[in-house]
Amino acid sequence: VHWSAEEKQLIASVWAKVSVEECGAEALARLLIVYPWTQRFFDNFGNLSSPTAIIGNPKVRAHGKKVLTSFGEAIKNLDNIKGTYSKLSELHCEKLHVDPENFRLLGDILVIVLASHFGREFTPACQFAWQKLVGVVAHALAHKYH
Ligand code: HNI
Repeated sequence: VHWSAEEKQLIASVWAKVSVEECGAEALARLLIVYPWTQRFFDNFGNLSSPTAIIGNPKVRAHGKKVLTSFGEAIKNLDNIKGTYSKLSELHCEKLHVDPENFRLLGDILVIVLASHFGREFTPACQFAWQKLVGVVAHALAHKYH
């Protein structure tokens, strides 16, 4: 994957303003609400019985933060995202058995969360760079599947 200087800049400038705690929690909560079948991977997270329960669930918040923090690793290593996620790909495949389609869904949701947080500032060019990033991340996480 090639990243232009402009794409790198657009990703970095948004990332610098992202709260991984807020946006991570919101992205995971939205995933569980919008695509309820994803809840089955989190059956040890307690109450996921309604949107309000999911949004207020401290385990969802903590895990969302963990996932978005891990996105930060991709951003630090744009030219080696596959290598960066090689262990995580193994984990999601062999231990967690997460269908890789879900990585795409979470990526799309993250783009929506950023758009809602940044509004007009999240320009089409920004969206392009971020959509590319979440695609590359999803692809890297799916890499170890067999
Ligand atoms: Ni995911 C654990 C990163 C998508 C289900 N996941 C992690 C951990 C990281 C992580 C980091 C913690 C690993 C550890 O403990 O060593 N996950 C990511 C990233 C994405 C992603 C960067 C981006 C697309 N994970 C998903 C999706 C699902 C998912 C889409 C399911 C729908 N992940 C899990 C589950 C765990 C997990 C389940 C274990 C949770 C726990 O603690 O029990």
